[in-house]
Amino acid sequence: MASKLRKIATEEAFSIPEVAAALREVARSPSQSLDKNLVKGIYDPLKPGEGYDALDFLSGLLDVEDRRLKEMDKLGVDMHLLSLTAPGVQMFDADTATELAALANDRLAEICRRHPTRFAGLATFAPQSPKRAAKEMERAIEKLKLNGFILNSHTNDEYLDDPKYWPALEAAEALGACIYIHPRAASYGFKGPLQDYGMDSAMWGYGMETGTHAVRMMCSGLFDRFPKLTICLGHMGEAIPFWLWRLDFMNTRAQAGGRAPKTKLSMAEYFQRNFVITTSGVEDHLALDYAVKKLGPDNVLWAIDYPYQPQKPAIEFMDSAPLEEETKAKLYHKNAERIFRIAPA
Ligand code: 1DF
Ligand code: MN
Repeated sequence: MASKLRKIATEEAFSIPEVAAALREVARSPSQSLDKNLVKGIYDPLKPGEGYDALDFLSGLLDVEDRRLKEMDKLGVDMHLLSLTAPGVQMFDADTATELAALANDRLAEICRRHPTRFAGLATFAPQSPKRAAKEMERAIEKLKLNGFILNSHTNDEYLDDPKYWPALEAAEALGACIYIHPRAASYGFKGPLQDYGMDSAMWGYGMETGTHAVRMMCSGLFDRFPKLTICLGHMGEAIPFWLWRLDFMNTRAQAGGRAPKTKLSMAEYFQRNFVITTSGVEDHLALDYAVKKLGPDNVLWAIDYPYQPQKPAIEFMDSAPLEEETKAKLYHKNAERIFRIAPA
């Protein structure tokens, strides 16, 4: 039976023509990044209408207020929490990235202002220039009234445990705004065995890359410096909930052996204190049950991953989940309202 609960989907992608054009340039550049498979396929397809292009992701990304909204109406999806699609601005030079991030945030804020009950938004920033990023983050929350931030894993093969990025983390913590760490393809040093069989993609490589990013952050001791920082991970937590026991056991050993910094809390405690996860692209009731039990019903949020995942099955997955009604309400909207400061209906 279809649920009447308010439904806020929290990993919903969009783009703007200017970013799409800049990604077409990346597709034609000599870059060896593993992201080029996807970027070429979507923004510069060899054979229009075939391969990646057959799925017509680009038109789904560029359309927000027309076909998407009509489908949301038809299916009873109340709200998309929008974010600029991966790899966002993270493959551009620092100046281009900074400019395009501000432009994308302006456009996103306009959409949200036109449809305040249907769209909310995660702001983009350019980690290539951490100080300018921190300024844009402040503007995005205080002036544009956006709801948090999106980051697509590594930037030029570096991760957020690198102190150069801390101005962005400081800004997010001070603003009380969550950073959604979304996948992109694995960094240069991590790509070797992911290059065959399509494994660079959301099938496997995305989760490996993004889960590794989060584990680096936890092991680095970064959450002792930023105890109030909240990170959101998609794809049922990029497998980390399943790994928590082992992460704790082996990190204790690594700390004792001097291979990892001493931390105030255990890895599982950081994950439970500083992270929330979403269900994007993992429509598996057993995995959901495990995540809710392991992390608690306040720390799991519903997501679709439109247009990369279809909306209808994501709703059917949640509607049919064997969860108590109150838990379902938390996953469908209450947790999103709290974490992303979305006004209750
Ligand atoms: C894909 C999947 C592309 C996800 C995405 O953004 C993305 C895909 C470029 O299947 O090509 O966000 N995802 O989150 O699983
Ligand atoms: Mn996604």
